[in-house]
Amino acid sequence: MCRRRWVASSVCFDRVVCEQLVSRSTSLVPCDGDVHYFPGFISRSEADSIFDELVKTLDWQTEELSLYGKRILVPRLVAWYGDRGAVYRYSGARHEPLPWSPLLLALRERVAGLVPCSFHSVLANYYRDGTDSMGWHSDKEPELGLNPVIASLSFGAARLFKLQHTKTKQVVDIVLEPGSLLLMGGSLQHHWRHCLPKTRQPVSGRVNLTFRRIIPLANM
Ligand SMILES: O=C(O)CCC(=O)C(=O)O
Repeated sequence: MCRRRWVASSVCFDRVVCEQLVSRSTSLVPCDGDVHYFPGFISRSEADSIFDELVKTLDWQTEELSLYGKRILVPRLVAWYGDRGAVYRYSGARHEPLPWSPLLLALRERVAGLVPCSFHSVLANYYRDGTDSMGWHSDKEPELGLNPVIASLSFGAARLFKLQHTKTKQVVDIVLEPGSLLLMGGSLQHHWRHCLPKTRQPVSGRVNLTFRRIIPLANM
């Protein structure tokens, strides 16, 4: 029962990815998943003003994570918004979403123009400078479904995003420019991990929004 639902949702996502994207871009990874990059999805001047508004208006939180039994501060600020009930468990904690802000809803609409997927939630990350980062991980928590499509918008400073195949160790680097959209889909999260490394370059702030579907665990 549960498996059928997962298969059904992944078929729907695959169809979305094929119909909307394959004719317009090629995947940046050679196998085991899809990664599509759209620089200039939002113009530079608009992206800059969206960056300022996101920094000012989102409810940024510092977060802790448990590593080898120790609580450590996550090196970035985080905010989680979404539909009621779009509860997401990551980094050992349960995250209740805040209600959508008008700006986040408008951005979800913009993304839906390209990817007609009903995203229930968005994880916002604020990297204040080059010492803020996100470590290697895959987005494969059960509530994201079997083969999640994740739409990632970037604002503020350009930063390097790295993908690494878990078996072959092949690395793919992408510089995420302000106003860009990155789509990850297919079986990517099962075969590749990704990170946003620290940098010694003097970089200003960056906000990343990852739109996600959440399948309540009770429904699985
Ligand atoms: O900031 C980024 O571009 C990466 C975000 C990310 O990996 C995530 O939210 O899972």
